[in-house]
Amino acid sequence: SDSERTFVMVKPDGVQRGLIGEIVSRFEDRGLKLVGGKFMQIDEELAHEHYGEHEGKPFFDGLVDFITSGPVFAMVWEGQDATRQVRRMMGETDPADSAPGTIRGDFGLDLGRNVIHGSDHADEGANEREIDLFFDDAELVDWDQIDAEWLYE
Ligand code: DAT
Ligand code: MG
Repeated sequence: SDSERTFVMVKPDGVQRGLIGEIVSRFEDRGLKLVGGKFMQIDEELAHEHYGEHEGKPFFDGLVDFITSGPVFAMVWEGQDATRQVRRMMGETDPADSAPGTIRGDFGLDLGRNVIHGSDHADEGANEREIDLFFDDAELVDWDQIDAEWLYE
């Protein structure tokens, strides 16, 4: 299928635990192309927009507190079927249900501290919406990956 961009973020627990490099490496090794990256702290307003679909749920306030509690590393990755492939590499929402070999299955234990966010591929357009929420167009870089001809038929 076609090349697309997806939004990915190392959450505050992943940053504090020193997992940025490990997580970036996994996507690089897979062959995905990094087109944007930003080390930042999410404020209350951005947290509410980003997690708007969960507003009113019992875990919402705790989720907002957590995601605003420290720096995150926000990224945009590009490649064939990138949104779905990133979600597969992340594992399930609950690390306890995530297979070893996935990011949440290797680095997480608890649902509320699951290390990474990635756009939901089942939610049509979530990738584009989240990229727009976190990045200006000028912060996304168009470049040619020299190994692309060996990654794609
Ligand atoms: P995902 O991050 O896999 O897309 P989601 O969009 O359903 O999962 O939920 C967003 C985050 O909210 C999730 O990463 C962890 C937290 N969360 C979800 N369901 C929860 C629950 N039942 N209790 C506590 N936290 C929850
Ligand atoms: Mg989600």
